[in-house]
Amino acid sequence: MNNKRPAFGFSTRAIHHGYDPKDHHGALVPPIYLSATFAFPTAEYGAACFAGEASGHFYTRISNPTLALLESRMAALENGEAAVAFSSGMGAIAATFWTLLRPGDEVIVSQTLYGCTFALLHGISEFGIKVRHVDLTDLAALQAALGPATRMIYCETPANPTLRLVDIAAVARLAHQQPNVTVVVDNTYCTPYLQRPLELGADVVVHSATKYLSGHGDITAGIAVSSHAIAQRIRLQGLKDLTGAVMSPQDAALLMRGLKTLALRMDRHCSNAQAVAEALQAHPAVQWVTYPGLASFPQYELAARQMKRSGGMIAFELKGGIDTGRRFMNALKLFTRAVSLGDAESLAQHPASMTHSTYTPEERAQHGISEGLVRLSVGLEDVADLLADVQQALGKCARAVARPTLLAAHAGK
Ligand code: 4LM
Repeated sequence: MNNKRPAFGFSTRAIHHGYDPKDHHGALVPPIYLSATFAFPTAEYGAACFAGEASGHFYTRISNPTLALLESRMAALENGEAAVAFSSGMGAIAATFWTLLRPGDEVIVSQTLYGCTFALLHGISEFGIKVRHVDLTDLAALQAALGPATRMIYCETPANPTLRLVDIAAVARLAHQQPNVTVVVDNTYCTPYLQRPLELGADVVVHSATKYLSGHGDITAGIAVSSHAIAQRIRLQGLKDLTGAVMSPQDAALLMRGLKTLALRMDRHCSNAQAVAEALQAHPAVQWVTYPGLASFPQYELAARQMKRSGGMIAFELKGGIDTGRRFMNALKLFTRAVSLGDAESLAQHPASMTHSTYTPEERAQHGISEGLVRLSVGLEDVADLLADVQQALGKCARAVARPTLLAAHAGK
């Protein structure tokens, strides 16, 4: 974590950090440096760049002025020292794993993770890295799993799609009793506006910036934020040599545009999601609903302590399981049936057959992802329209659930 207190508030940093128009011909919006390579004034300077003795930009896979501005802004928002930009969230996660883990190392991961992160863990285990899935809400289980070979603890909080939380401060305290353990938190669901893991003791934050950070569903992007030393390793190994998953400068510009409204958007996502979650909870067709802003949320106190607000994601299941869930999704008129999250548009999807189909049904059962779970990413539309859409779709499910019961009752007469 960066121990210097930021001079400006969150939105001011999201809009201004690291940029002064007077250094760029007065351009209010930072220019996009569309150049793959950069001229060396002398051959000696070029050699110094490659030797790490000069700090200029020399090739965009390693650094670029537009990417550097985005990276310094993301570091300022997460309260880290440095950041590295990637072409996708999976690029950021893969580069972090490949940089910080070696054959023989162990990584402890939380129970539920985004489907492709789960698949990546299968992939790295084929290269001699041991992956241990541990319920990180159980600190005794974490203590028991930590061993001399442990090099990393990795979690999502809230987890995709179950919304289960991990107490970042408690996990980091335990992890750091041992040298050489890096705590990595995927902060995609919250963004630094709602939760800042580095301030709670984590060492690295990763993001799918495809989601809330960019916020408009028009790019795929990823970010890793950490200390200078870790970021430099991730840049020079994970990004430069091991994945090559560099973000394009145009995407960095779109991402910086998104960041300017991050706080406004997150507040609206949170308010809309709270209203939708309450409506779901009150409806007789709903079996259960999970949302950190509901008093019924099992980790309500931790959510209130660790997150500024409750986020825009909801998980729920209808009576009748996924058959009714599919009827609900097909009846939606304003919510779009699509994966991804954090866009202006409200989205609905079925993790077991979509984002988490990388798990086998047995693995989903072990990792707490029920087959009937429907996931909503609540967008920025007018809340009354969202509620009307959810209610009309639920109405169709309630009738469908009620019908067999009525028929059975008539049949009995
Ligand atoms: C989705 N998610 O859930 P890229 N970390 C988290 C994520 O949710 C995702 C990634 C990383 C979804 C994508 C289809 C918590 C992605 C991976 O997609 O590589 O930017 O991020 O719907």
